[in-house]
Amino acid sequence: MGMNGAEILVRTATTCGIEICFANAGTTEIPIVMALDKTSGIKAILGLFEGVCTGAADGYGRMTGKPAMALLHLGPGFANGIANLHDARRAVTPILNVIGEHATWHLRNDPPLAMDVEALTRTVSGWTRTNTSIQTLSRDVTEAIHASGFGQIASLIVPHDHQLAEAPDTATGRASFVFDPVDERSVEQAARRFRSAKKPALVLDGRALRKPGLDAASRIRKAVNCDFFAPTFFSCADRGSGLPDVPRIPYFPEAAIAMLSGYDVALLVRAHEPVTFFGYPGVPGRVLSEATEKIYLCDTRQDPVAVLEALGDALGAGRHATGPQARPSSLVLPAGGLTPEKACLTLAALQPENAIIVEEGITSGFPYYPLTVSAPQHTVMTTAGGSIGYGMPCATGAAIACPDRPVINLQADGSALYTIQALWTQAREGLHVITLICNNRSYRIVQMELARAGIMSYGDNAHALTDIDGPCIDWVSLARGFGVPAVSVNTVEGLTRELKSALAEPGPQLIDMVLP
Ligand SMILES: Cc1ncc(C[n+]2csc(CCOP(=O)(O)OP(=O)(O)O)c2C)c(N)n1
Ligand SMILES: [Mg+2]
Repeated sequence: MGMNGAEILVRTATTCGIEICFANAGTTEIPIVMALDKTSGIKAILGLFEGVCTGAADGYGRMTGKPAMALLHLGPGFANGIANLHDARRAVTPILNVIGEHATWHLRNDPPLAMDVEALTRTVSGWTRTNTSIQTLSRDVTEAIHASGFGQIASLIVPHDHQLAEAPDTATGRASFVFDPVDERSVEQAARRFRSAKKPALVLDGRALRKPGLDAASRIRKAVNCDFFAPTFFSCADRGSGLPDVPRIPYFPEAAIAMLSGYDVALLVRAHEPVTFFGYPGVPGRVLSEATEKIYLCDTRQDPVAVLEALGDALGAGRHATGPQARPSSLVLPAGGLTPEKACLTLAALQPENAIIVEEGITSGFPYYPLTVSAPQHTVMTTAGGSIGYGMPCATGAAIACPDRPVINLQADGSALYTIQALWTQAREGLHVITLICNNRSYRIVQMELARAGIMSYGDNAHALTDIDGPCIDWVSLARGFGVPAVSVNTVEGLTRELKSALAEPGPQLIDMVLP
């Protein structure tokens, strides 16, 4: 039986394992919308801004390791989604973007929405293609999904007339990918160097920070007494009681440089060399000193867990992970007026086993990570690319990916307002996402950076660009307006009560934490 291009696209995506489509479609994607109705297997979820769709695809991909589809409208729609795709690219998240394009015969008329979509996709995608005919559509979809499997963004642009064209059923694609084998020789060399190091460091990112990677890293630490580190903005880590502590490299350069000083060998598994977030005059941009030998193991097509296991074998480490691991926590709840420290301590003390924490607390989130070393086992994500506004969409996607796990989004106020519409998707889908707003009524980090630059008193413009308190944002009304129940708290006791109750209830909830 014949079918149109859009049906071929959707059928192929389904056979290749796509289950979720975060979408904001327009006229040029209507055949795909219709095909999603005609074909079972893919659930479509509306995001009210493309940054919500792409950020949700990021959260979904980080949690499942497989791509969701983001369906976006032409160049402007894709452009709206780019900032969160930037974070996804840095987080090595698999994503399949499908972007509608004007009919090929209409493009030459330069209609209002026409734009160089390919140029936009290239800035964030490891794989980009504009489909040239219905005959190659199934192959294009299959190749895109295959390419995304290695942790890349794959963007397929599909002209409207190709979606509408009819062809015999060619939806036969099946994307499977296998990692490249571990390079035994470089692992042997690294093992020799690591064993002879006086003070070795192991910097982990990507899947190396998930439980199987941490177990393998623990074997290595048993054989060689090395210290572990995670990048300041790692993608996704398993953490807590029973897992080794992997300290996060601090944001400000002086603290980061101090933490990583004195190591003669740093082995980086799936991690880039740590660099400071910005270039500050007179401060080195590279966190590790010149004297530290850097060894990179695991390219983008290799499996970091397999690399770590091979390294453990080469070091003669025992099969089972032991060594220093965090013990169950005995955090004591603070009391009284909320501060960032007390809010983070309360969260760390109350977060349940198996929670997913999407951390975009910016300055209010600084104290959080170190407090969770002994919390019940959980998964924690950070922005990865430093582009703010990833938190609420990412929490939404994580909740779609893991409906049985509570998601807690520790969310700075300024950053929340980039993609606040994600609350509506959380309400519509009934997702168990608890948003903790760090309401400090400012872009505090920018104020801290001003102070670093020696600027202690601001003029009107500096105030205008860093304060968000006039008018004060009414978080409870905003959340309710999007269909999410909300409360405001300003004490530890209030936060404790509301967080416990939100954890016990299904569905989304927002807690406005009023901070100094
Ligand atoms: C897309 C994007 N726009 C702007 C910035 C610059 N920026 C970084 S943090 C920040 C403000 C953060 O304020 P908030 O989220 O309230 O956190 P706080 O600093 O108050 O803790 C801005 C504007 C950025 N990193 N990414
Ligand atoms: Mg703020």
